Amino acid sequence: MTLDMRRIIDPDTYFDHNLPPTNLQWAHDEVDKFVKTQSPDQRIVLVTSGGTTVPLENNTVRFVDNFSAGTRGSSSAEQFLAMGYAVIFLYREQSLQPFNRNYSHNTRGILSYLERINGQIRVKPEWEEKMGRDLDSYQKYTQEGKLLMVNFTTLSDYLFLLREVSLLVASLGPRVMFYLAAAVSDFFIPSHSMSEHKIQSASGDLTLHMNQVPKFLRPLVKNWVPQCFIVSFKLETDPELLGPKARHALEKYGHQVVVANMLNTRKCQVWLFTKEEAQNPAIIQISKEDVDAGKDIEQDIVEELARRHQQYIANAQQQDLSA
Ligand code: 9Z3
Repeated sequence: MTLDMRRIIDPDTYFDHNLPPTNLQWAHDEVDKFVKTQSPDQRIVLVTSGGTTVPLENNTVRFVDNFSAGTRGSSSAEQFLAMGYAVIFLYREQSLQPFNRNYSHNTRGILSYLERINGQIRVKPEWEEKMGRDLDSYQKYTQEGKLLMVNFTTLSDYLFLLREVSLLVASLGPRVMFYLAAAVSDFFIPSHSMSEHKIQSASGDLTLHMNQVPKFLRPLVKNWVPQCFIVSFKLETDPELLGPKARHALEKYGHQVVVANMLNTRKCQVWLFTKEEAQNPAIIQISKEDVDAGKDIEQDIVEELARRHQQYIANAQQQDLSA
């Protein structure tokens, strides 16, 4: 497989040349309703979570995917809810979901939590307390209208939905946080360049030409939601690149925070880069023992970001008063 990255596609024209997801109108209506039912000072966060697929054929049989399970996003969504946020959870279908995440995608299937006693199916006693807590939280937040889940699969679905949600929440300004933890593909094949039908193996080896995905953080920060508090994530595997790439993203897009993490240590350590702390980022870390004991680093990440978000809202209010 060879990658050709020469042709850069403009983010503004991307949407004219690629097909929207089938749930776009549904998502528009649900997000609109969700936002309108929140009180005027309710803090809202859009959490993006999981990986994106990049189809190789329009009638898709094959696609390129990535490793992301959605742990960061789903765990963070739980923490944001606990801190009083209303959460729009934009997640990759079949990736981890808040509260449900403990009973899916692990080595134990849902049936291993259950037993049948005198004909009745029930949760095994050793799981009752934890499952009860997760069930109560899940029902409480969904019934109170504090958690809305919107799903995507492909890169294109994700981009359309991200823009749609952005435009719907833009007018709420500083009290909205964007927490962009989804692992978004850097390369894709535009639909007009894709094979219509299943690529045939009879033609021998496969060479793919993939275009660079337009940098959507630019229009997001500059045009779609210029007043919101935006947190992007930077993932690397080479430690030499992480700091420079995080600083570069901050300079290029001018948003509030870049959370930088390494693939292999992402559950124990992240760095928060801001304009003021570009050379000396704050470190959030927990020990391997804490992770093994079930602590999530997202608790500390979200607490710190919520604190900074509060400050951002206060500063914006101050500026409004003095204007
Ligand atoms: C992240 O860095 C997330 O923390 C992880 C979480 C994807 C590592 P898991 O889902 O993993 O818990 O398994 N997201 C990276 C987001 C991303 O793709 N950022 C782009 C980049 O690094 C820029 S927006 O270039």
